[in-house]
Amino acid sequence: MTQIALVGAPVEAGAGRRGCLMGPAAYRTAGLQEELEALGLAVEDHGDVVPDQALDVPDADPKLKNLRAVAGWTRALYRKARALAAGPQMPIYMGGDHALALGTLAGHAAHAAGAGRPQFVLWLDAHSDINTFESTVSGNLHGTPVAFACGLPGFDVLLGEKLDTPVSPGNLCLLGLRSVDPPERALIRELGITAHDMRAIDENGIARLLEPFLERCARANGFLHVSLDVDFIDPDIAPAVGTTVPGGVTFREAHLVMEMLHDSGLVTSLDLVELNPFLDDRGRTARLMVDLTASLFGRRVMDRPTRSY
Ligand code: 5AB
Ligand code: MN
Ligand code: MN
Ligand code: MN
Repeated sequence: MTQIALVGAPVEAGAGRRGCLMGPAAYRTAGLQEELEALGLAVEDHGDVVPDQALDVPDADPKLKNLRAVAGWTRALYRKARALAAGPQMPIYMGGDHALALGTLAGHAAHAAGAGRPQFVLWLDAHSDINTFESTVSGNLHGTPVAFACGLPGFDVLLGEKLDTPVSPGNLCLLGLRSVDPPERALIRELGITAHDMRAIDENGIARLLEPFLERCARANGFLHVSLDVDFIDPDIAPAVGTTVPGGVTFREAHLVMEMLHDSGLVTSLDLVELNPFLDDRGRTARLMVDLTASLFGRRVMDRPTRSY
């Protein structure tokens, strides 16, 4: 029986506006645990992670917002993720803003390296989140986790040491893009990261873009971390997010991605990030995120076989 660990990560220090702190509570209120249990899964709620103090990090940085607080979260989540990656439960990190992925990705990548298997990452987001400490204009650190995970220089202060097991850029797939800063675009090109914007989704269909990535992951016997940013979805149906960008994926496109992920049997960890319940409309975004998670864990209309690539 699949076992799930729910991990609350009420991080809001990485975002430009407050409210993501309430994310884990909203997922609990929306019944995430109960919906997963209804699918026959054994779910344990680990409660909320407590951030480190990170007193070695400067409290105020002229450019990077809440650097000490984000470093404290990164360190605590790194340890938690690394421990959970060893099994037997599959972790779902309930955010919290996307800065939480600084820790979760580092932890899962470290475990994968120890196991001698590649770490793959599917980044479902309107944004590419590949700003460095140099390139960020906003100073909001939720815009940086992809750069950190790839091992780009300048991030050592977060963990208090160098990240020595970066994710190979070739094992990343960014899907849903519609807001990419110019230095981010240059980095994506330079590193050769697979990146599909909304136009590519319109022209090809989302399934056809996702499939080759899942095939690569399966062939390489990779671990797959999925990072689902609420702003991946169109703000008309998912309004509870601080960084709305129009023209996001539809209800069905989002569910189809989750259904394909389930059928692939490849997903080993999941971030649910950027839900800002303060901006929600009677809980509809929280409920949509819970329903998408249920699709990823096998909720379906008709039976379908597990897909082997
Ligand atoms: B999110 C922006 N690129 O760096 C920046 O919501 C937006 O986790 C980052 O994807 C958005 O501030 C971060 C303009
Ligand atoms: Mn994001
Ligand atoms: Mn985003
Ligand atoms: Mn956001």
